[in-house]
Amino acid sequence: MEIPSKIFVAGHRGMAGSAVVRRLRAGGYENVVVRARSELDLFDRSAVEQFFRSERPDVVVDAAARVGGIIANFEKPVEFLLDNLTIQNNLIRAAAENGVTKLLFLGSSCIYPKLAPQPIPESALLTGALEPTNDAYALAKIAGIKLCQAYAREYGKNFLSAMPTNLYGPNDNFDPHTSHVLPALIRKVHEAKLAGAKDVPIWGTGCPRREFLHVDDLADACVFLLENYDSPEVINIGCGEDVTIRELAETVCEVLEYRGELVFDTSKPDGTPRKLLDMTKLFALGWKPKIPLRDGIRNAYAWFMEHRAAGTDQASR
Ligand code: GFB
Repeated sequence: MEIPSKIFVAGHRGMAGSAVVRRLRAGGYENVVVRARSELDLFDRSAVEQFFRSERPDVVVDAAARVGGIIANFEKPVEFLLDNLTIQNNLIRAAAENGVTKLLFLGSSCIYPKLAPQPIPESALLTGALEPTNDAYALAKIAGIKLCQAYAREYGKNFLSAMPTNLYGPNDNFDPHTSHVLPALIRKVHEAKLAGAKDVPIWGTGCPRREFLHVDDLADACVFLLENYDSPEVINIGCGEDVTIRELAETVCEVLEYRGELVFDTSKPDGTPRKLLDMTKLFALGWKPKIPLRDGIRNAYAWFMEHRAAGTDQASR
């Protein structure tokens, strides 16, 4: 990817896409193309084809996806499967047929088996059964990887697939029902503090372990891969460290200066017991994350406070 390349970021309003756009522009890439949903409906195959025919981007970052936390995934498997398949099929096919020289498809660490070896190497893909709470989303993402690899093998396309770990940061979804754990905890702890509540509810047992990467680190890794990686082989993007959900909740309480108790609601699912990515491959190429978890939580909380006050966070829309 060269500085003058025309780079289309699909999903630029989302947490990952918006971070990629910020990082590209900060890195001097000025020819970044985005389209609002009202201008380009990614579910509409002919509209996507028409867009690629007229815009002719050189590079594509596919950060457009229906995403959500453990309950959203469990309650809406049809939407998580169909929406993601439709969007990624439209984008990947149109990119392949319209001269795109490099495409980055963003997947998720939930593509790996529920009981994969830890940390999870890229080679664990399709070696065991998936975690049932998010198998629909995982299957859609696996189909996206396979489509990129098929285009690479059959048509020589330079289509990459990167698998980020659990992400958080600006533009996250803070809706308590549909969000991922970290934004949910920020909001719940903030509201408990405001209400003077003596405790805050945490879903599950608090024992599952998760790895959290600030979305600005993710965006940095995406640009690094676009500049330095040319292989259809899947590559993980994480920080190489994980914490229990209890430890995460305690850290959020410390950052937000809330001194109440944690109460674990074991009627809610734990999901996969552990999901730590093996970062050997990307670290060996020379990329490293920069944002420690505590600093990242502080940054996400500041964003939440600013946008909540302005009514522009997703939970207020
Ligand atoms: O982030 P999360 O929703 O998704 O939940 P996954 C992680 C863990 O945090 C689970 C617990 O054990 C939850 O039970 N948890 C505790 C909470 N309190 C809360 C809360 O208030 N809200 C939420 N959401 N969780 C997702 C997948 O799995 O990971 C997606 O569903 C995607 O497909 C994403 O792959 C990266 O980490 O379990």
